[in-house]
Amino acid sequence: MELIMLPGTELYYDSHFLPPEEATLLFDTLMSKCDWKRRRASFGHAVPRDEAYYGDVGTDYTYSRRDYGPLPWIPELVSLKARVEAATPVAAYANLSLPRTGYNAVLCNLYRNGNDSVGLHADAEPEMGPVIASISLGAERLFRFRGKGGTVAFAEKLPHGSLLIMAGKTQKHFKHEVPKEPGVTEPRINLTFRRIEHN
Ligand SMILES: O=C(O)CCC(=O)C(=O)O
Repeated sequence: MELIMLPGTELYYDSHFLPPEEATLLFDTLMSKCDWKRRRASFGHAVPRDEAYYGDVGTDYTYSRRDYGPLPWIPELVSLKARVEAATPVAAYANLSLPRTGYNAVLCNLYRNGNDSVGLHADAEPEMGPVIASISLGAERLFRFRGKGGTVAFAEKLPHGSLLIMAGKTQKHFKHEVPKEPGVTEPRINLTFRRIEHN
């Protein structure tokens, strides 16, 4: 796991977290097994990606006025969660003086092609823990962080099987996005493992 040096963030990155054959098998399984849904955003238009949310009981949350209620875990996501937890550096929690709790939910995003995207946002809802682990499968798509002024601070094509962990104050200082890339014709799946706690 490599530490990406970007002031104001704490980012850990492994571009080869899953071997390519395993990543392909997982991609194919999730493509057919996940309960993909295209939701409606606040003004009625469709969100430009499909989503499926899995998690423990009680990990409901609301984002951008959309309610996310967890589906029961499927075995492939349970075992991947355990591996992602094992790979998450102890420092990601220790630096925040938090216990090493791990993740209790995963948001799966399916970008069918380069017309699908996720707009600039931070995953900073009060109930969301500050350590978020993101697995990318399928087509390489650009992932960008922008600082307060909107300038791009980090841009990386996240490869098939890669793991990016966002920790520290990353969500406070930066927003992130996966912009549209009309030239991309192949699908991509992204899995963000999170921790949701309602106090
Ligand atoms: O697809 C990605 O790499 C990012 C997904 C994301 O930002 C999210 O689920 O909040």
